[in-house]
Amino acid sequence: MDYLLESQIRGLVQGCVRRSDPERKIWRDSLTGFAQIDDRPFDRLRTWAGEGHLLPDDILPGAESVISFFIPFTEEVTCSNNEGTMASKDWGETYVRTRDLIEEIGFEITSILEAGGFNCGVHQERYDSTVKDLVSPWSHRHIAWLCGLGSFGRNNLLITEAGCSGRLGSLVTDAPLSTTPMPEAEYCIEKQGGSCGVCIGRCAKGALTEEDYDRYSCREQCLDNAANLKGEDLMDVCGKCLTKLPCTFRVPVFSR
Ligand code: B12
Ligand code: SF4
Ligand code: SF4
Repeated sequence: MDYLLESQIRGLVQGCVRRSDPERKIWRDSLTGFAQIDDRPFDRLRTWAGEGHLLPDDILPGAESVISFFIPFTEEVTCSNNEGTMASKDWGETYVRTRDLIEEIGFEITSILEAGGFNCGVHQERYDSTVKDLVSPWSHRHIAWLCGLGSFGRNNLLITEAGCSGRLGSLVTDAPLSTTPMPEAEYCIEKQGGSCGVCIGRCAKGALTEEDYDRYSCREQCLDNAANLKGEDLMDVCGKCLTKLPCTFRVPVFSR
């Protein structure tokens, strides 16, 4: 187990975030988790996330470990999306900037691991193939969960120690990294047996309901926002179901 390598990777992710946003206006401190493949049930990904889901070995033959990171948005960015039914411009722009930052972090991690004699593989999202059924063959949420970064919320999103407002990235390597412990309990209040559901009330489109989550309807709302925001990049976002919640910025407090 190479603890030095893990702290280097954590430092690198955080360094990229700070370099891209020295004034801390966009992103809070990043979280990074690791899983050695034999330590966690990666082979069950196809059961949980669908037959077509890739295994780490499909991305990098000989893969030993997976790295996942979460880049949380600041209160300023997140709260800009609190009011109304349409997404804020700040939210849309931050989503796009974070996508680029995640790509940059992937390159940087790859170069330090390659310098140490290891290989890395990153799943290249081909959005065209996702659009048809809106299901990716590489679920960052499942990967982050297996890397101990958090647990699933009623809103379908991964809730981390820094809440659910942010974006995830992940990559695969043949470096043997030590596995981050899983959270000791569920983070979502409802999943702990409490009563909450604030996220459901936030979805004016009705895509997230008591019964279900309709990704096609959610996608429609994201495209309406893209048409409304009209940027250089497609800002197909919404995110109402992850803002103004008890789990937006932190693990929600639940008392029985
Ligand atoms: C396609 C896509 C969309 C589509 C379809 C969404 C869908 N399929 O659910 C549309 C455009 C509608 C969409 C909407 C949104 N998206 Co989107 N989307 C993706 C993308 C590219 C693929 C998702 C996917 O198909 N995964 C494969 C399927 C099988 O797994 P899954 O979606 O991860 O979902 C599973 C879990 O929720 C899981 N689950 C729920 N509870 C539990 C409990 C347990 C124990 C387990 C094992 C699993 C589990 O079950 C689901 C099905 O199996 C990912 C990036 C990626 N590659 O992961 C981003 C991603 C999921 N999106 C993200 C976000 C933030 C959004 C939006 C808020 C839009 C926005 N940015 O403003 C909404 C949120 C909708 C919601 N409440 O889930 C983030 C989520 C971050 C987080 N904290 O979790 C991701 C990870 C992007 C990123 N890089 O960070 N998205
Ligand atoms: S708002 Fe409440 S029910 Fe929804 S994900 Fe957060 S803690 Fe869970
Ligand atoms: S992203 Fe918007 S439309 Fe989709 S489930 Fe969340 S609140 Fe509803």
